[in-house]
Amino acid sequence: MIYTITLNPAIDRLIFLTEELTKRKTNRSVKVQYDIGGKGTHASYAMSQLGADNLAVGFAGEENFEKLEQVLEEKEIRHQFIKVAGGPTRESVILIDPKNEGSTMITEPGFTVSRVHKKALLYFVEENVRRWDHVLVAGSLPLGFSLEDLQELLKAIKETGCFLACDLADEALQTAIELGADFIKPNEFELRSLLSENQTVEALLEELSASIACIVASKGAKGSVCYHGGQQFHVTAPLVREVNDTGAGDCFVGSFLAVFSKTGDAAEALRMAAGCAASKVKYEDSSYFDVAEAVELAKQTRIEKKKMKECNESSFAG
Ligand code: TA6
Repeated sequence: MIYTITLNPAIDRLIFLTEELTKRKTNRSVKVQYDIGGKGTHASYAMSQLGADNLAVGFAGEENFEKLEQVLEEKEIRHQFIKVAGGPTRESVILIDPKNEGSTMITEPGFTVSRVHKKALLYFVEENVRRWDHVLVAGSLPLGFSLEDLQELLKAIKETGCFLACDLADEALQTAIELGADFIKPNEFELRSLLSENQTVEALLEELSASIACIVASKGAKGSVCYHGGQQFHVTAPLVREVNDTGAGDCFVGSFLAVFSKTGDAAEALRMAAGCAASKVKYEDSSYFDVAEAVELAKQTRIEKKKMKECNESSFAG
């Protein structure tokens, strides 16, 4: 079983603009759509699409729980969220312009969790997660959930002996690294924030790969690189016509774990993840991808394997 933990889920409100967003002007939209939001729920959608048994858990605002539940059911995501009274699940407003040159996202803070809710989540982990399971903790932290709370949660998950994947940012990512996550997926900005003086990104990733079983680092337009098992896997997905890039990274993580949890084969998992993410950006909402299309795109994905010691050239921009 794969458990995705989304501490701060969202309902994505996708607004399709008639033209590029312009300040001091009435910007008009042609339509509004809703989709699930929050990185862990997106990963659950990808896992379900690929037939990987999973359960989406975390916190959810009681105030608009019916709306969140409606979107989760539409996406056929099995879920068991801990309801938080007194506040709504936040909305992420995503502005998409017709030229499809990337989306603009504005997200709300959402509900505030209390000690009771945190204990309920710890209890869920202790009662359900087993050493043969995989757990993904993904997305931002809600109000009331501190880095110390994250440490307590990640320690409780590690104590089960399961495979712990973290798609977290900033200090939360640092916490996951310190606590020995088995998988992280830092983007270029997050990597640069972790560099020590005069350290290259490659040197940092090699250093991290000594204690983290699987690292997938985005190289932006150059694709991504995975450090696993003493090897580097340089992934180049096929170029596709982008409609909406929102959720592509979450789709990648969910698809990767769906395959990796079954086979343990990083190259196979990377290939499928790249195919799914490439399909995802071709569609308007923030989660959908076409499985058959993703399989074809996976076949067109290039993966170059290198032993750690062979790699000294910089493959990161800048
Ligand atoms: O990555 C896409 C997405 O999950 C959107 O659906 C939006 O909800 C946002 O990211 C949430 O990100 P956050 O880091 O705030 O959890």
